[in-house]
Amino acid sequence: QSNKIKVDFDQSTGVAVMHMQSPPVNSLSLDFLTEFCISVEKLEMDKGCRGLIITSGQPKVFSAGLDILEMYGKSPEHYAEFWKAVQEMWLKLYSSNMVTVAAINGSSPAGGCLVALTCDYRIMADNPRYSIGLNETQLGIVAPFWFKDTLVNVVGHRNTEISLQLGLLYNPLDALKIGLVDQLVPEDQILAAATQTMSKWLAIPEHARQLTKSMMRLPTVDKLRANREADIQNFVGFVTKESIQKSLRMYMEMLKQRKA
Ligand code: CO8
Repeated sequence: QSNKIKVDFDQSTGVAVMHMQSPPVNSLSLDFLTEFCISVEKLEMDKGCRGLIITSGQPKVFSAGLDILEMYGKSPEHYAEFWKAVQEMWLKLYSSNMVTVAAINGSSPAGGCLVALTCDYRIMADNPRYSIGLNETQLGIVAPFWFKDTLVNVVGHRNTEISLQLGLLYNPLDALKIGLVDQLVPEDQILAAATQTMSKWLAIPEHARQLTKSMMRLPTVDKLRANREADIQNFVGFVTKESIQKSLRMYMEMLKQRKA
């Protein structure tokens, strides 16, 4: 049993709720990603599990995205292993046969937004202090092609072009406007709303829905599957550049200072 992920599985409904609980901000470290993947895989293989709700057990934050500490001051081998785990998480979630619903009960930048984007449906708490988006360019880094593809598949090409170049983080209302999230609810109703959506999706004949999901997503999934090694090398080459190491270090310092 992992400790960064808590899974509540209700056998009677076939729905699992996955609570991310890696303090303080559910950043996606190598350890976290490994546990995350094992949890998803277990549920995926369990015939009784048909739906997965992903939410945060931490206050105010869904997930702060990739753990920046995994991306600087480490060896190329470490970066490669880390990136492989990020790919693995995306592949598992984006190609899941389960119905997946993100219950976004806090801010969800970058990799956190990616997790939400892999789901079939996104419900966000209507708190204007929360934000969501792929803000990579603001850190001086570039969202990989499959982050981009995932966003295009959700909000279309034009919204993606603006969103990615400016590294925009949207408040819930603006996120709803461009279709980055599907529904806003008061925070205390988010799990109830996710459960309600889940029953609607689970009422559709399973096989037809799964094949349709796969038809929609397979080309995007196959593109990464066919290019995994090159994508890893690309990440390692990029992240080991002195200029990128500097940007990430400065960003991390900025995060710490902002707090003080
Ligand atoms: N990684 C590591 N540590 C983090 C991260 C992170 N992503 N985010 C926050 N932390 C740390 C903070 O430094 C702070 O540490 P400490 O307590 O030691 O000072 C602690 O977590 C708490 O953070 P905050 O005080 O900022 O908490 P708040 O509740 O005020 O804010 C936020 C929460 C909104 C999540 C805020 O922390 C934030 O904006 N974080 C940065 C999020 C971000 O920009 N993530 C981008 C990561 S990059 C990514 O996911 C995709 C990269 C794609 C790769 C591209 C190829 C190179």
